[in-house]
Amino acid sequence: MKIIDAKVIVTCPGRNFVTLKITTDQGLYGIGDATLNGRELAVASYLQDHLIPCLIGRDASQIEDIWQFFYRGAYWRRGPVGMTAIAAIDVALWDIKAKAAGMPLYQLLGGRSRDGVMVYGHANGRDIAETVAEVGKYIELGYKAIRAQTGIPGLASTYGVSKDKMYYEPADNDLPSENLWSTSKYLNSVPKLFETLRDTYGYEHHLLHDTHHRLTPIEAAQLGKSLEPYKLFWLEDAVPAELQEGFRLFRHHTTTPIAVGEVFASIHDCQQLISEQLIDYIRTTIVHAGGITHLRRIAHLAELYHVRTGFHGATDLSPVTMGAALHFDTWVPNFGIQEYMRHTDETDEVFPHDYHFDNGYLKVGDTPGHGVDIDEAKAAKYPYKRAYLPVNRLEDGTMFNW
Ligand code: EZ4
Ligand code: CO
Repeated sequence: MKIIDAKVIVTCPGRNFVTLKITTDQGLYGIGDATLNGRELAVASYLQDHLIPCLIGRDASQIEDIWQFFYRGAYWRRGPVGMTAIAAIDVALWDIKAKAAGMPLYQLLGGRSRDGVMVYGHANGRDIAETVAEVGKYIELGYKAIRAQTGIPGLASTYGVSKDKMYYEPADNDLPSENLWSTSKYLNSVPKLFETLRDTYGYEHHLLHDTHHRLTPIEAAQLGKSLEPYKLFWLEDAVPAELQEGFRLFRHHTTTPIAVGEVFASIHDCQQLISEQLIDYIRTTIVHAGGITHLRRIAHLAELYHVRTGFHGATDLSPVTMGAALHFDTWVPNFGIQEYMRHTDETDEVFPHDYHFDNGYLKVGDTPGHGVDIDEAKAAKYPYKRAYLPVNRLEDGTMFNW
């Protein structure tokens, strides 16, 4: 089964998505997501100008060989742009293989391990009262797990807290907007939020929190300790992880479970975190870390060390990644949880899909492949629109530097 065409489709149905469509000489095609928030066109060019010329004419069934060819053949290994491009090819080829087999993708991975994939939604508000009310809405929708973020008293805007509720989008401007950050104000406000949440709703639901890489290890240790009474499901990205051994200090001071990895591009970014048991959940995700072929290695390594998966699932990961991730989640033995931010109606129309939300779980359908397509005519209606993630400064103007 030869690859005869590979096309990069850039569309902006409310936010930018880069999608790869690979077509074979047998008429089957596969779809892969190549979206890297704020750097979309770099991946589009990497695919278009450097990978697609080497892809045409190859046997679409040789997923592993093609992965190794692009990973090792580049000479320049790892890095988010390259790994996102490889992921797009990998997911499209898994889609083709599953379609050729006439099976939903989870069957090729090893079959169903669970009935549904537990997801968590994002509740956020300008202050504690608003965030508590937002959490209540998710509980009413049937969610078992909810991430809670709140505005920080004394700071005008906070990353992760937006005006839009169900469709929160952090890439909010055509040049990076600036947020202010104060670690002391933050550390004072978060425990109060979770104390109020537990007082209001009890301990039945899983609660999560994301620090977005803003603390040093000892600050993260303080936060983790102060949150222990509220029994979080996890504390995410408390510390940036370029220095993997930095997590020792944090880990050894708190029993709050630790999650990290949404910005990682490969197994080498987390091998020490996993093998030293410094984390509980690995968030490395299909689109940004080399696709299903590479994520499978990470998940297997994690399983040896009692680490579970908790894939990133914000709106900048297209429905194609969500579909592929849900097949992976339906199979992977050491599944933990899946992040799920709903896409807008325009995005859902451009990417028809067969997964659906059911009482706190996402469920994949049985369509052969990963179950997500792209409507190219609708995609063409939404041209690319430059958008960046914000940057952070301290109150004295210092560029935030961890
Ligand atoms: O900041 O997807 O856990 N979710 C997150 C997201 C990320 C964005 C970055 O593109 O942290 O909101
Ligand atoms: Co995050």
